[in-house]
Amino acid sequence: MTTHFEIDDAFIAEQNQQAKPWVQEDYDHLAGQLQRRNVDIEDLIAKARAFRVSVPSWGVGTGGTRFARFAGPGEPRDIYEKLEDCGAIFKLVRSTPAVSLHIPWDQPDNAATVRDSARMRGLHFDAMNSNTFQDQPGKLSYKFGSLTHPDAAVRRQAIAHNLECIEIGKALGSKAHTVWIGDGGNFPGQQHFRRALERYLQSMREIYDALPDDWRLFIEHKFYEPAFYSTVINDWGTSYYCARELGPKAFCLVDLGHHAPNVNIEMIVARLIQFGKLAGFHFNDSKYGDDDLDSGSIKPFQLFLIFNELVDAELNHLANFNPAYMLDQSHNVTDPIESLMLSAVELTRACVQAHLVDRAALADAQEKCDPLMALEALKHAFRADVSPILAMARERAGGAIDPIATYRASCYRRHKAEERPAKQSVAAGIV
Ligand code: LRH
Ligand code: MN
Repeated sequence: MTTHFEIDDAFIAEQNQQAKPWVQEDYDHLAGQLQRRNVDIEDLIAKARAFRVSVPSWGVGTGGTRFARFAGPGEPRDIYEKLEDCGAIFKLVRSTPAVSLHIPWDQPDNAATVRDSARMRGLHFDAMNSNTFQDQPGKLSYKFGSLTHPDAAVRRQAIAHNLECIEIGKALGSKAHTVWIGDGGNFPGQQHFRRALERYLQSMREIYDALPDDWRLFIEHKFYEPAFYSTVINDWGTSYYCARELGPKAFCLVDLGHHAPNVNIEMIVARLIQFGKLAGFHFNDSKYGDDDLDSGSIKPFQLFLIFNELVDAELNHLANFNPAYMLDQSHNVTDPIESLMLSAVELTRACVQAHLVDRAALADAQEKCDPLMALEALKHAFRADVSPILAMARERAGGAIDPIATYRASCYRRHKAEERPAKQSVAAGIV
């Protein structure tokens, strides 16, 4: 019986012992600073401990580009090893109890054993993801589209695949289904824009009608790639129109990398919140295109401004506000586990900083047309180093004060390299 190395709680506690003194000192100092702002640091600890973000199953393996994928040591080879790595992340940062699966990449051999394997690691399943952007052996091709393909047989195949994803999700306990399609054209004239969108709605209605009553359908827009001239679901406006057309269980998912450079994403978030159609997020960061880089690594202020809108909505108890937070990243040059842990930490940081905004001062400056003090109210919160709060929240939840140091000290990756002999393959592509 092959043994699987696990990072145990005792090792984490032992590592925390070394770090606890400096965290406590920083924590007490920050508590004093926040008290002067009439902020109780324990309220922010509670916010940090309550924060949850799901890990993408396709994110624990090394990612790649169309040029190449440089596989790392100890790559997970199947859904069980992916859940093992998701379990290690959850143990160390305590904010990632859910995993988002992608079908057929994670096609379960037996849903019950997959569900048990997750449960024994304290994990459950977030939104399912269908895949009609790659061809499967013996199936009709999606080269010219899937849910919007001119050939009804291809559309039926794509619809059937989405229905199968929902069935798998039901067996695993998921409550949502994400549909992202790459359908579009590379040349003017290739697609009839209105007919293509009509076909999309027709196909999505069949998928919508197959949803259990307590499920949600997430529409994910993207302005380009793999199509390089037109994309059917290219922006939030088209996504919103479709979600409205489909019904109350349909919502709009915002993948941060799916917008043209400099688009005001926090404003799109505010709109979808106001319209009661925000599904949630695929968090990542980018400099140019859909780079799928680590969250908060390129534009941390934008991430903060997005959470500023989310916290404002939460504090105002807006209707239909129940966003799903998921990561969707590609880790091409880092250890995926380290990147996913730090990304979860950076999202928690943005959330806690957004709770630090003096909303009375902000509203006052907005009503008095004082832009400088309005911006200052936000920057004052963004400038706060809430790291001691994040560390203390992890420690109190049984996680690691310093997840990266503890992970590296555990030699988890070396152990996995021994347990998981590498498949010799020179490949390209995102996974
Ligand atoms: C498309 C996308 C989508 C996933 C895929 C892995 O760019 O963001 O959410 O299906 O990445
Ligand atoms: Mn995405």
